[in-house]
Order: sequence, then structure tokens, then C-alpha cells
Amino acid sequence: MAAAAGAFSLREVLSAFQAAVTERREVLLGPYLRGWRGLVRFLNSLGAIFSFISKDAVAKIQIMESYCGGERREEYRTLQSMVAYELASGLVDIQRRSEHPDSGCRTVLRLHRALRWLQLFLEGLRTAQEDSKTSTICTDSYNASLAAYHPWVVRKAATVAFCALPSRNAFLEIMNVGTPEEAVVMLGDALPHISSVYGITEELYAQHKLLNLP
Ligand code: 1PZ
Repeated sequence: MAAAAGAFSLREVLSAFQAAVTERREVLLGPYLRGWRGLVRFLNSLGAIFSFISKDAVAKIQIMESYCGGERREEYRTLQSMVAYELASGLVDIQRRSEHPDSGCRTVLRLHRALRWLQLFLEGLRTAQEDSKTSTICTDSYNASLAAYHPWVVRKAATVAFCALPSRNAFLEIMNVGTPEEAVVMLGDALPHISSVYGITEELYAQHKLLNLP
């Protein structure tokens, strides 16, 4: 069922990640960034306490959108073409962030690491007991993924913000997919597509030794 006007459903957001993978296992940046835009909208709807997170995500999405709409937009059609282009043109800082502080490769890497958190979090939400705490699921997913890349002060702020998350059932309801049970089914359908985007990106970045870009 379509969401009411004004409201939006997390189903459409997550299906952008499905649309991002081509038959040749390329990742299309257009749908990938659309998925991220939708996630940010959803995050903003959870309250101002999350705005320090959404601001950083938006800044990164904007960097990528400007490449995708810029002069070299052909090179930024897929993740694969972006990596090939930026590496061949010497546009990636490998050791230290200096001449190319905002390369597409390092910017996507940050979103990619956050996608791992999303995958763990939504899977945790999907499989948890009905009375589980969203904040605990969120903290556990964060500690198992993104936290490793964040300094203490960011980890602290994130952990405090997580405490503001609503209960599991309320969270499933604000996804706007229907009942909590329907949201759980939707997550089961959507998560393999997010895993696929994550896996393809991880493999590509590993191949080119880009997983630790500064
Ligand atoms: C539903 C609850 C939402 C929890 C979101 C979990 C992620 C917490 C991340 C907190 C980090 C925010 C502050 C910015 C940190 C940046 O330093 C890093 C590294 O970038 P650099 O400094 O190297 O340029 N940025 C990131 O790690 C990207 C974080 C993006 C988070 C997007 C979350 C999307 C949430 C969707 C909710 C459904």
C-alpha cells in the first residue's frame, strides 16, 4: 500500500538500494545516493538529537551528488567507474588527507561503513524479541561496526543520542510500512539488497586496497 501524502515509507528508501545493483554487479551511484537521502529524511524525523549525525551524512551525500552532476558525471555513474577514474587520475589521498581531502573514494567509504551499521541494526531490529530496546540494538550494532572508526567524543555523543530512540514496536511503526509484523517482513525482503550493495563495495575497495583511506 502506498504511504499517505507527506508521509514516506522506509520500504521505498530501502528499495533504492535494490535498484542500485545492476546485473553486472555494478553499484549505480544515483540510486545509492537516493537511498541515503531517504535514510537521512527518516533520521531527521526521529528528532533534533540526531541532527549532528544527519549533518555529516548530508555533507557526504552532497559531495557525491556534486560529482555525479558535474563535468565528469560519466565517470561517476557507478562505484566501479568512480574508483577506476579517481585512481587512474591520482585523485585519491592514500596516506594522508591532503590534496584531495574529499575524493569520492574516501567519501563513499564513510557511507559504506555506516551501511554496515544499518545492516546490523535493521537485522537486529527484525530478529529481536518484541520487548527489546531499540537503543540496545542500536548501540550493539554501532559498537560492532562504525564505533571503531570514531573518536571517543563522537562515540559518546552517539551513545547518548541512541537513548532517545523509541521502543522497538514504535520504531517499526514509524517506518510507515504497516503493522510491526509487516515491517518485519519488509525488512526480511529488503536486507539482502543492502547486504549485496555492502558486499560488492567491500570487495571492490579490498581489491584496490582502499579500505583504510584517510
Ligand atoms: C536510528 C539511529 C541513528 C543512528 C546512526 C548511527 C551512526 C552514528 C554515527 C555518528 C557519527 C556522526 C558524526 C560524524 C562523524 C564523522 O567524523 C565520520 C567520519 O567522517 P570524516 O570525519 O572522516 O569525514 N562520519 C561517518 O562515520 C559517517 C556517518 C554517517 C551516519 C549515517 C547514519 C544514517 C542513519 C540512518 C537511520 C535509519
